Amino acid sequence: MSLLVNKITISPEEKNSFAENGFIKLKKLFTDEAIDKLRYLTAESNQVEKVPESYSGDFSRVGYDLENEVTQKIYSDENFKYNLKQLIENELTFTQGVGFELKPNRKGFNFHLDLVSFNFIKPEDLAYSIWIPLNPINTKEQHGGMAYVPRKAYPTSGYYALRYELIQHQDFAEFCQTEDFNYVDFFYASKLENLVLEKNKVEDDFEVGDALLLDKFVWHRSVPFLKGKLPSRMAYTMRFVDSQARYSKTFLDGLYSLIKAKGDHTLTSFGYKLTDLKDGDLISKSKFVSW
Ligand SMILES: O=C(O)CCC(=O)C(=O)O
Ligand SMILES: [Fe+2]
Repeated sequence: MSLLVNKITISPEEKNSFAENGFIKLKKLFTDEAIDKLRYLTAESNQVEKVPESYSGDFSRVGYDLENEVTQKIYSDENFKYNLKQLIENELTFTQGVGFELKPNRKGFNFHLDLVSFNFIKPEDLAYSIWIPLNPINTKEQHGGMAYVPRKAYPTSGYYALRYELIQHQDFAEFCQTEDFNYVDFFYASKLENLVLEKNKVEDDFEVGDALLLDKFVWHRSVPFLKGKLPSRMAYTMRFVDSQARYSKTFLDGLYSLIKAKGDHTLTSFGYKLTDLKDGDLISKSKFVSW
């Protein structure tokens, strides 16, 4: 019997809802032991420094590439695989763990897609995040959870495609140096998009052990954490790419030069570890990924 992941049954309605909306709350996915260990991992992480807001948001702490044997035990757990298989046909390849901490009055990330986390696969290829709150989330009290938008309210397939085209466009580098570029929302939703996203957002309560699965096409944001009895809200996110997702060094290099051109520091992307791949190769074929 697994000590970390519960075996859960996902109803036909939930499956349809995930297929349509791109997100699903999975109740009691993790045991208390798993949450305790992830909480410890996140609490011990070092805050990343000197990185642009697209990485760090308004958090008290963000730790990238945060993983240990607990993470590894979770993604290789039979129950974990069984649960996800009910929702996603292909196998998943784990890429990265990220820890987030909000202290009261911090607002986290504005509406975004996880472009920075999935910057090394082709724009149309699939990837997923499992967001695991490490404290209860109460939408009537302190909030601090996440807000997410059903895919059909604002389909996003063009978001990645547009950016993929732009980073390869001969005039884009020059445009980035102009005043106009300061008004472009490259990593976050624009003010107009925010109007629609705010209107259609969903925000749920979470008990400790519940998690949210979302695909890379779902807009989401942190919900500011209000003052209250909890001193901090932590969450741990596991990122996965679909076994059919293909490598794109073109996308990776393009997005990196954009961040560097703005004078910001970058974190080494997971994508740069996949040195045995060339554009178009399956990520799952790399010897540097884990299952
Ligand atoms: O924990 C948060 O508030 C943000 C998490 C997030 O955006 C993510 O996991 O992709
Ligand atoms: Fe995110």
